[in-house]
Amino acid sequence: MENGTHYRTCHLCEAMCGVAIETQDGRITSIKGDENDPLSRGHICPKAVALQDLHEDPERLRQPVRRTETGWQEISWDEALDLVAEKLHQTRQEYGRNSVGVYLGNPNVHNHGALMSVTPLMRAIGSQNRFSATSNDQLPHMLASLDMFGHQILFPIPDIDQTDLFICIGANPMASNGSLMTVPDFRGRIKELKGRGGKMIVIDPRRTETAKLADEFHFIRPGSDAFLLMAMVHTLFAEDLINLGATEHLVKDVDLLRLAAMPFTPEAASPHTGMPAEDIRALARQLANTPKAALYTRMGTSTQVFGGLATWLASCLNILTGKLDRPGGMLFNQPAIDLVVLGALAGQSGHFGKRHSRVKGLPEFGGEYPASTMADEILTPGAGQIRAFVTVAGNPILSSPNGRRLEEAFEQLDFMVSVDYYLNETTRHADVILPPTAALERSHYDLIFSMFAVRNTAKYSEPLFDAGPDTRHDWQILLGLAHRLERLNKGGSLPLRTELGWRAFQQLGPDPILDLLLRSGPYGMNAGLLKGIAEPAIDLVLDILPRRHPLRGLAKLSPLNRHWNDLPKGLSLSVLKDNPNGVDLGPLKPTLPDRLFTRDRKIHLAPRRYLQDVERLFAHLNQEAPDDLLLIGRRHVRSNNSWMHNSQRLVKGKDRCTLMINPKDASRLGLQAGDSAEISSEGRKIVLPAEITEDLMPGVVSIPHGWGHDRDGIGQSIAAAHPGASINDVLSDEQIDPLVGTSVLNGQAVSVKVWRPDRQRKRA
Ligand SMILES: Nc1nc2c(c(=O)[nH]1)N[C@H]1C(S)=C(S)[C@@H](COP(=O)(O)OP(=O)(O)OC[C@H]3O[C@@H](n4cnc5c(=O)[nH]c(N)nc54)[C@H](O)[C@@H]3O)O[C@H]1N2
Ligand SMILES: Nc1nc2c(c(=O)[nH]1)N[C@H]1C(S)=C(S)[C@@H](COP(=O)(O)OP(=O)(O)OC[C@H]3O[C@@H](n4cnc5c(=O)[nH]c(N)nc54)[C@H](O)[C@@H]3O)O[C@H]1N2
Ligand code: SF4
Ligand SMILES: [Mo]
Repeated sequence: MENGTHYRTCHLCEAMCGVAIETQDGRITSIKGDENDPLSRGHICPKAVALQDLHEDPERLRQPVRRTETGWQEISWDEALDLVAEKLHQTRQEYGRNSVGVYLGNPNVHNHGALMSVTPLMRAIGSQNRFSATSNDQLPHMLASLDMFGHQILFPIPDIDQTDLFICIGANPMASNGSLMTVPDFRGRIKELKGRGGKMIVIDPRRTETAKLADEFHFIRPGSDAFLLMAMVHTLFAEDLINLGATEHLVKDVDLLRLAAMPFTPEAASPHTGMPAEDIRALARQLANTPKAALYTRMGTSTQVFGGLATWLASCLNILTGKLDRPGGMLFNQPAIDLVVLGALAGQSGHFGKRHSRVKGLPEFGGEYPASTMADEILTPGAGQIRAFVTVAGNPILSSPNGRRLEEAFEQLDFMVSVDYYLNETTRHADVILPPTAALERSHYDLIFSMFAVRNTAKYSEPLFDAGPDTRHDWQILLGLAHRLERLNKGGSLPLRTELGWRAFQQLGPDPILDLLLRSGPYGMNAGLLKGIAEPAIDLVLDILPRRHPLRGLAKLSPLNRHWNDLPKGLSLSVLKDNPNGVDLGPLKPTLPDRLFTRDRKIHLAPRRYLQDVERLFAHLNQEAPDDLLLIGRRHVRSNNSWMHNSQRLVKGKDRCTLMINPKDASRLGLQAGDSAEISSEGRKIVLPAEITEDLMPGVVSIPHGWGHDRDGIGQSIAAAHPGASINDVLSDEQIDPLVGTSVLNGQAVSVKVWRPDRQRKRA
């Protein structure tokens, strides 16, 4: 495999770009876009070439290390795994199962092996103190999907390739390449949209790279999107623009929503949003009057004070105007491995608020508590306090609000282990670091992002390089730990059958499971055959069961579901291996009502907890909007969360970790180009170069996240030479959207002033 061209999916962001990697004598000589990838059509971004930098980075850890008095010491895999299992087991024996905390980071979702083995590890650890990047990210989308469509990962995806109007709120796909909308080559796709006479509207507190491509752009005050979207809903009702289209017979509770929206006139929403009432009306009318239109919201509307409401309202608007389940609107896609259906079959379509966190009483979602309360759970004494901690592919010190407090918390732990190949701001607190193989040394199948893609495709990539003998993939590390913990749980040994099961899993790895899932999936080689046998039986079952019997629901959810009948068949792992550029499974298509997972198979437009939270929005309606300076985040195409700053190619050039500020605010504060600014809130502060730009709405400042590599003891010298500062050192972990539990990462109030090194030094 080491000479020639290797085709693969880039795993760095959600876009799933196909890359063609040339190698010679075991070294990468070039990385280009794969023209034959049916989804990305040759597109890549500048990060793709950093796949090589990651692979070759001499600072990437390759052996487990243990902290000692004299520094990090390499240890063998068996020694490391035994030690970690023993420590976690001990902690649990002494303080109970919830004394072990776990944080799962973003790269896990780009890694099918890790995804398949993390569940056994979680079960073996058995703690309720679980956290992940989800609550700093897409949690509001998951709750809205759960409540409205009955499944936490069933997301309506903008059918960008067929739409005529794309309304983009709180997302910057030109930098991010899309999120919950896998959309490689966003620029090309928008060009095509315009070529068809279509239009893009962007609504954002910053005139972003995406906004610069838009036909229409509106500034909006951070955190106020729920007002805008409610006023749009209000307008639709007031002007008789409701048209449910294809979902007419599926939608429940339209009247409840009408009542809820009544007070939110465009005039009332206008002072909060900073948008003229007429613009709000015009937006609602355009959405209603364009048959093929899609309204899309993401990070900016999700991780804010009304993120739950805003995300729900976006779906409501698409439904009220008949965009859901319509080509050119918002469609559920149909991936080759349908985790939506599989999750439902396993009884895992999602749950919320089944229990509450110990210290702040925050609701769990899908078994996880909000990341914002991690430090509380470590620092607050009492039964159930976290004493040992596991991070897997995460850097919460930089990615979760109030990183400095979390640092304090991690320092207090009895034991910490990180599964990660970098010594970074988080893993430097660990006692043991377990580094997995690099991405190019493992196979790849995008289980998650295939479910969010704007076109149905399937693609498998073989490992490009041999991992070498003394290495472990993520899945091997996670299973190795899980297996050891289960043994310890059972007093040292497992029953023979269980032991054999563990060994088989560790022997086979994730790919045979992948094969099975592909074969029995909607496009699977075996799906037709299975269906032939089983369909009559399913019909019988449905006939016999009482209407409300849970099994009846289950039978309907079966992977042998009828709406899979018309799909092309024949996929298996070997077919994918024969088609290394990927297999095209076609454009998005309507899938309702089959793809609904609510018990009554209806779309719930007005779930009760959302209506209750509307009261909170209403309480703000008549309050005057404060004139604080509000802080928002941003992404850059050359950066990827916190962990790609050790690539010289990506960090070179001008400083990207700056404070962006509007000239009006800058001059009011006496900030000039070239100045450094101190950004602070409640005693938390950072200093950054000021970048004065008209692109920021007055009253808003912006800082990218993922920087702050000036901490001691980081094993990433290039990142340390380009440290920036962490926005999460300023953001408060007290500010949480109470509806969902998401961190408020956008729209917190901050103070900004000129920072002068001389004066500070003199005073000191
Ligand atoms: N203020 C603010 N904060 C934010 C955001 C924001 O917009 N503003 N965005 C939020 C979002 S959307 C997200 S997703 C989170 C991300 O937050 P996290 O998931 O906590 O952090 P990442 O920066 O993605 O760090 C990933 C870690 O995984 C390691 N890693 C990379 N690949 C692998 C691998 O294959 N295996 C293993 N074991 N480790 C690997 C890296 O070395 C790094 O330590 O940040 C969130 N934080
Ligand atoms: N290059 C690059 N690509 C990435 C990542 C990366 O770090 N770098 N991270 C990946 C990850 S983990 C994710 S989750 C996705 C996220 O992908 P996106 O959702 O596209 O994320 P952002 O680029 O942060 O865009 C959020 C936008 O919201 C705006 N905003 C902030 N506050 C508000 C508000 O209150 N209202 C409105 N309307 N807008 C607001 C910001 O100005 C910004 O333009 O990107 C992924 N892709
Ligand atoms: S857009 Fe994302 S998936 Fe595509 S090449 Fe860049 S980092 Fe990789
Ligand atoms: Mo994310």
